[in-house]
Amino acid sequence: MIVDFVDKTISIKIVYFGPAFSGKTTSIKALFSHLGKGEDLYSIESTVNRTLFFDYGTVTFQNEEWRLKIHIYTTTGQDFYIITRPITLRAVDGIIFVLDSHKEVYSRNLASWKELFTYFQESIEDIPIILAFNKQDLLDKFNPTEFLREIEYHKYKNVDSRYTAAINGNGILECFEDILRLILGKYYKYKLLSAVN
Ligand SMILES: Nc1nc2c(ncn2[C@@H]2O[C@H](COP(=O)(O)OP(=O)(O)OP(=O)(O)O)[C@@H](O)[C@H]2O)c(=O)[nH]1
Ligand SMILES: [Mg+2]
Repeated sequence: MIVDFVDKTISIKIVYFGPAFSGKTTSIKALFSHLGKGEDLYSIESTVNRTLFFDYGTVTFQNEEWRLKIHIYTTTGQDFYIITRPITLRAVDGIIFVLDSHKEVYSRNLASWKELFTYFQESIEDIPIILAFNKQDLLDKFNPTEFLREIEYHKYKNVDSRYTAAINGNGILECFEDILRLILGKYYKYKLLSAVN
Protein backbone atom coordinates (compact mmCIF):
# COMPACT_ATOMS: atom_id res chain seq x y z
CA MET A 1 0.00 0.00 0.00
CA ILE A 2 1.26 3.45 -0.90
CA VAL A 3 -0.29 6.46 0.76
CA ASP A 4 0.53 9.71 -0.98
CA PHE A 5 -0.50 12.61 1.24
CA VAL A 6 0.40 15.20 -1.37
CA ASP A 7 -1.58 13.60 -4.17
CA LYS A 8 -4.22 12.34 -1.70
CA THR A 9 -4.04 8.92 -3.28
CA ILE A 10 -4.00 5.49 -1.66
CA SER A 11 -2.71 2.76 -3.98
CA ILE A 12 -3.23 -0.89 -3.21
CA LYS A 13 -2.44 -4.12 -5.02
CA ILE A 14 -4.69 -7.18 -5.13
CA VAL A 15 -3.72 -10.45 -6.82
CA TYR A 16 -5.92 -13.36 -7.88
CA PHE A 17 -3.82 -16.48 -7.24
CA GLY A 18 -4.64 -20.19 -7.52
CA PRO A 19 -4.12 -23.37 -9.53
CA ALA A 20 -4.32 -23.63 -13.31
CA PHE A 21 -7.81 -23.29 -14.79
CA SER A 22 -9.41 -22.39 -11.45
CA GLY A 23 -11.03 -19.28 -12.93
CA LYS A 24 -8.71 -16.38 -12.04
CA THR A 25 -9.03 -14.69 -15.42
CA THR A 26 -12.77 -15.35 -15.52
CA SER A 27 -13.06 -13.77 -12.06
CA ILE A 28 -11.18 -10.57 -12.93
CA LYS A 29 -13.14 -10.29 -16.18
CA ALA A 30 -16.44 -10.68 -14.28
CA LEU A 31 -15.31 -8.04 -11.77
CA PHE A 32 -14.38 -5.53 -14.45
CA SER A 33 -17.58 -6.12 -16.33
CA HIS A 34 -19.57 -5.63 -13.07
CA LEU A 35 -17.78 -2.33 -12.60
CA GLY A 36 -18.45 -1.34 -16.21
CA LYS A 37 -14.74 -1.38 -17.00
CA GLY A 38 -14.46 -4.42 -19.23
CA GLU A 39 -12.45 -2.44 -21.78
CA ASP A 40 -9.80 -1.47 -19.25
CA LEU A 41 -8.45 -4.93 -18.58
CA TYR A 42 -5.13 -5.97 -20.12
CA SER A 43 -4.29 -9.62 -20.58
CA ILE A 44 -1.02 -11.21 -21.55
CA GLU A 45 -2.24 -14.51 -22.94
CA SER A 46 -1.00 -17.42 -25.01
CA THR A 47 -2.66 -18.20 -28.32
CA VAL A 48 -5.07 -20.60 -26.55
CA ASN A 49 -6.42 -18.04 -24.08
CA ARG A 50 -4.29 -19.25 -21.18
CA THR A 51 -2.70 -16.58 -19.04
CA LEU A 52 0.94 -16.26 -20.04
CA PHE A 53 2.07 -13.71 -17.46
CA PHE A 54 -0.87 -11.89 -15.89
CA ASP A 55 -4.09 -9.98 -16.42
CA TYR A 56 -4.02 -6.44 -15.12
CA GLY A 57 -6.40 -3.57 -14.57
CA THR A 58 -6.98 -0.67 -12.22
CA VAL A 59 -10.11 0.54 -10.51
CA THR A 60 -10.31 3.98 -8.94
CA PHE A 61 -12.73 5.28 -6.32
CA GLN A 62 -12.81 8.92 -5.37
CA ASN A 63 -14.46 10.85 -2.54
CA GLU A 64 -14.24 14.64 -1.99
CA GLU A 65 -10.74 14.36 -0.70
CA TRP A 66 -9.07 11.03 -1.33
CA ARG A 67 -8.56 8.77 -4.33
CA LEU A 68 -8.33 4.99 -3.84
CA LYS A 69 -6.49 3.37 -6.73
CA ILE A 70 -6.62 -0.42 -6.81
CA HIS A 71 -4.21 -2.35 -9.00
CA ILE A 72 -5.56 -5.81 -9.74
CA TYR A 73 -3.58 -8.73 -11.20
CA THR A 74 -4.03 -12.43 -11.84
CA THR A 75 -1.16 -14.89 -11.87
CA THR A 76 -0.75 -17.62 -14.45
CA GLY A 77 -1.59 -21.10 -13.22
CA GLN A 78 0.59 -22.87 -15.75
CA ASP A 79 3.66 -24.31 -14.08
CA PHE A 80 5.69 -23.70 -17.22
CA TYR A 81 5.56 -20.00 -16.31
CA ILE A 82 6.00 -20.47 -12.54
CA ILE A 83 8.83 -17.94 -12.53
CA THR A 84 6.29 -15.18 -13.21
CA ARG A 85 4.20 -15.89 -10.11
CA PRO A 86 6.46 -14.52 -7.34
CA ILE A 87 7.10 -11.50 -9.57
CA THR A 88 3.39 -10.78 -9.89
CA LEU A 89 2.98 -11.24 -6.13
CA ARG A 90 5.58 -8.62 -5.23
CA ALA A 91 4.28 -5.93 -2.82
CA VAL A 92 0.82 -7.47 -2.74
CA ASP A 93 -1.68 -6.08 -0.20
CA GLY A 94 -4.35 -8.75 -0.51
CA ILE A 95 -4.86 -12.08 -2.28
CA ILE A 96 -8.00 -13.67 -3.65
CA PHE A 97 -7.10 -17.35 -3.74
CA VAL A 98 -9.31 -18.85 -6.45
CA LEU A 99 -9.97 -22.55 -5.92
CA ASP A 100 -11.23 -24.97 -8.53
CA SER A 101 -14.03 -26.75 -6.65
CA HIS A 102 -14.15 -29.64 -9.10
CA LYS A 103 -13.72 -32.80 -7.00
CA GLU A 104 -11.12 -34.33 -9.31
CA VAL A 105 -8.67 -31.46 -8.95
CA TYR A 106 -8.84 -31.08 -5.16
CA SER A 107 -5.12 -31.74 -4.73
CA ARG A 108 -4.15 -28.99 -7.20
CA ASN A 109 -5.68 -26.44 -4.84
CA LEU A 110 -3.67 -27.78 -1.97
CA ALA A 111 -0.44 -27.71 -3.98
CA SER A 112 -1.14 -24.13 -5.01
CA TRP A 113 -1.80 -23.10 -1.40
CA LYS A 114 1.49 -24.70 -0.34
CA GLU A 115 3.28 -22.86 -3.13
CA LEU A 116 1.82 -19.56 -1.97
CA PHE A 117 3.06 -20.38 1.52
CA THR A 118 6.62 -20.90 0.25
CA TYR A 119 6.68 -17.35 -1.15
CA PHE A 120 5.73 -15.74 2.16
CA GLN A 121 6.54 -18.29 4.90
CA GLU A 122 5.32 -17.03 8.28
CA SER A 123 4.60 -13.55 6.95
CA ILE A 124 1.64 -14.99 5.06
CA GLU A 125 -0.27 -14.22 8.25
CA ASP A 126 0.19 -10.50 7.55
CA ILE A 127 -1.58 -10.65 4.19
CA PRO A 128 -5.37 -10.55 3.96
CA ILE A 129 -6.59 -13.52 1.91
CA ILE A 130 -10.03 -14.51 0.66
CA LEU A 131 -10.45 -18.13 -0.35
CA ALA A 132 -12.88 -18.11 -3.26
CA PHE A 133 -14.35 -21.58 -3.74
CA ASN A 134 -15.03 -21.07 -7.42
CA LYS A 135 -17.08 -23.12 -9.91
CA GLN A 136 -19.95 -23.52 -7.45
CA ASP A 137 -22.21 -24.16 -10.44
CA LEU A 138 -20.60 -27.60 -10.91
CA LEU A 139 -22.33 -30.69 -9.52
CA ASP A 140 -19.25 -32.75 -8.62
CA LYS A 141 -17.61 -30.43 -6.11
CA PHE A 142 -15.44 -31.28 -3.12
CA ASN A 143 -16.48 -30.28 0.38
CA PRO A 144 -14.83 -26.94 1.31
CA THR A 145 -14.67 -27.99 4.97
CA GLU A 146 -12.19 -30.69 4.01
CA PHE A 147 -9.89 -28.15 2.39
CA LEU A 148 -10.24 -25.70 5.29
CA ARG A 149 -9.36 -28.44 7.76
CA GLU A 150 -6.35 -29.51 5.72
CA ILE A 151 -4.86 -26.02 5.57
CA GLU A 152 -5.68 -25.45 9.28
CA TYR A 153 -7.87 -22.51 8.41
CA HIS A 154 -8.78 -21.90 12.08
CA LYS A 155 -5.17 -20.82 12.74
CA TYR A 156 -5.37 -17.85 10.38
CA LYS A 157 -6.98 -14.59 11.44
CA ASN A 158 -6.18 -13.06 8.05
CA VAL A 159 -8.06 -15.60 5.93
CA ASP A 160 -11.76 -15.57 5.05
CA SER A 161 -13.73 -17.64 2.57
CA ARG A 162 -16.55 -17.28 0.03
CA TYR A 163 -18.34 -19.17 -2.70
CA THR A 164 -18.08 -17.94 -6.28
CA ALA A 165 -19.16 -18.97 -9.75
CA ALA A 166 -17.08 -16.65 -11.91
CA ILE A 167 -18.68 -18.02 -15.05
CA ASN A 168 -21.90 -16.20 -14.18
CA GLY A 169 -20.35 -13.55 -11.93
CA ASN A 170 -21.82 -14.92 -8.69
CA GLY A 171 -20.01 -13.82 -5.56
CA ILE A 172 -17.29 -11.96 -7.48
CA LEU A 173 -18.15 -8.45 -6.33
CA GLU A 174 -18.68 -9.65 -2.75
CA CYS A 175 -15.25 -11.28 -2.82
CA PHE A 176 -13.69 -8.05 -3.98
CA GLU A 177 -15.50 -6.05 -1.29
CA ASP A 178 -14.34 -8.55 1.33
CA ILE A 179 -10.69 -8.28 0.37
CA LEU A 180 -10.89 -4.48 0.30
CA ARG A 181 -12.49 -4.48 3.74
CA LEU A 182 -9.71 -6.69 5.13
CA ILE A 183 -6.94 -4.61 3.53
CA LEU A 184 -8.30 -1.24 4.62
CA GLY A 185 -9.27 -2.58 8.06
CA LYS A 186 -5.70 -3.72 8.57
CA TYR A 187 -4.38 -0.33 7.54
CA TYR A 188 -6.65 1.54 9.95
CA LYS A 189 -5.75 -0.83 12.76
CA TYR A 190 -2.08 -0.18 12.08
CA LYS A 191 -2.64 3.60 12.00
CA LEU A 192 -4.56 3.44 15.24
CA LEU A 193 -1.84 1.42 16.93
CA SER A 194 0.95 3.68 15.74
CA ALA A 195 -1.06 6.70 16.88
CA VAL A 196 -1.42 5.16 20.36
CA ASN A 197 2.30 4.34 20.57
N1 LIG B 1 -18.25 -24.20 -14.64
C1 LIG B 1 -17.44 -23.18 -14.39
N2 LIG B 1 -16.38 -22.96 -15.16
C2 LIG B 1 -15.59 -21.89 -14.89
C3 LIG B 1 -15.86 -21.01 -13.81
N3 LIG B 1 -14.88 -20.06 -13.78
C4 LIG B 1 -14.06 -20.34 -14.81
N4 LIG B 1 -14.48 -21.44 -15.48
C5 LIG B 1 -13.89 -22.08 -16.68
O1 LIG B 1 -12.63 -22.64 -16.33
C6 LIG B 1 -11.70 -22.50 -17.42
C7 LIG B 1 -10.46 -21.76 -16.97
O2 LIG B 1 -10.82 -20.43 -16.63
P1 LIG B 1 -9.75 -19.24 -16.55
O3 LIG B 1 -10.44 -18.07 -15.98
O4 LIG B 1 -9.02 -19.09 -17.83
O5 LIG B 1 -8.78 -19.89 -15.47
P2 LIG B 1 -7.37 -19.32 -14.97
O6 LIG B 1 -7.32 -19.66 -13.53
O7 LIG B 1 -7.21 -17.90 -15.34
O8 LIG B 1 -6.38 -20.24 -15.80
P3 LIG B 1 -4.78 -19.98 -16.05
O9 LIG B 1 -4.58 -18.53 -16.30
O10 LIG B 1 -4.43 -20.83 -17.23
O11 LIG B 1 -4.13 -20.44 -14.78
C8 LIG B 1 -12.47 -21.76 -18.54
O12 LIG B 1 -12.97 -22.73 -19.43
C9 LIG B 1 -13.60 -21.06 -17.79
O13 LIG B 1 -14.73 -20.85 -18.59
C10 LIG B 1 -17.02 -21.26 -13.00
O14 LIG B 1 -17.36 -20.55 -12.06
N5 LIG B 1 -17.78 -22.36 -13.35
MG1 LIG C 1 -5.74 -16.88 -16.30
